[in-house]
Amino acid sequence: MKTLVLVLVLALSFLGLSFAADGLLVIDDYEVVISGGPEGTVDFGAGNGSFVDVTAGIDIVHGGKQSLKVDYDAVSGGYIYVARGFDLDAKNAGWLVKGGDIDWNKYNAIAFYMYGSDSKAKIAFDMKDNGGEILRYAFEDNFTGWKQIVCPFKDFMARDDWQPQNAEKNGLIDYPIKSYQFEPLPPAKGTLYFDDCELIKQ
Ligand SMILES: [Ca+2]
Ligand SMILES: [Ca+2]
Repeated sequence: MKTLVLVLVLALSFLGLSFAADGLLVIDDYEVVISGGPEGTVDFGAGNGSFVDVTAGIDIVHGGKQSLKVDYDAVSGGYIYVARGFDLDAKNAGWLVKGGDIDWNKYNAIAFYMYGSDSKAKIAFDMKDNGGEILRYAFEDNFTGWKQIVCPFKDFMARDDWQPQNAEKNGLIDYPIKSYQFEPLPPAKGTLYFDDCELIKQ
C-alpha cells in the first residue's frame, strides 16, 4: 500500500511539473542593453510635468544579471509610459518571442516580478491588443521586495480615459498582444524594479 501511494505521489508530481513547463512562457527578462529613443530597447517617456528614466537595475535583480529600473515622478495631470513589445516607436523593444509566434490559447494570465517599497503608489499595467486597443490591469505597491504580480486576462478592462485614434474599441482582448507598458499613476514618486515577465496558465 505504501509503495502504491509513493508511486501515485511521484506520478502526480511528475504530471504537475510537466503541466508547469507547458503553461509558462518567459517573454521578457531585460537582459539587454537598456536604452530609449528610436533605436532603443525600451519605449519610455513622460509628459505634462511628469518624469521618468529607465535604466538597467544591477543591484536589485530577480533573474539573470539585470532588471528594469524605473525612476519616476508622476504628477497630477501628467503621464508616464514604459513599454516593451512590437510596433512601438523604439525599434528594438521586442520581447524574447514574437507575439504572432505565441499560442495565446495556452495561457490565461501575464505575470511579472516587481520589487516594491510599500510606497502605496498605484501602477497600471496596460496591454495593446491586435486591434490597437489598450486594456488595463491596475495594482498597488503595497509590499516590500520582490513579488510576482499576476494579471489574469479576464481582469483586464479597456481603458475608458484614452485610446489610440485608430484602435478597434470592442472591449475585448484581440490576440496576439502587441506590447505592454508599466505606468506609475499620479501622484507618486520613487523607484520601481521589474523583472521576468511571463505568460502563465493558472
Ligand atoms: Ca533579468
Ligand atoms: Ca480589442
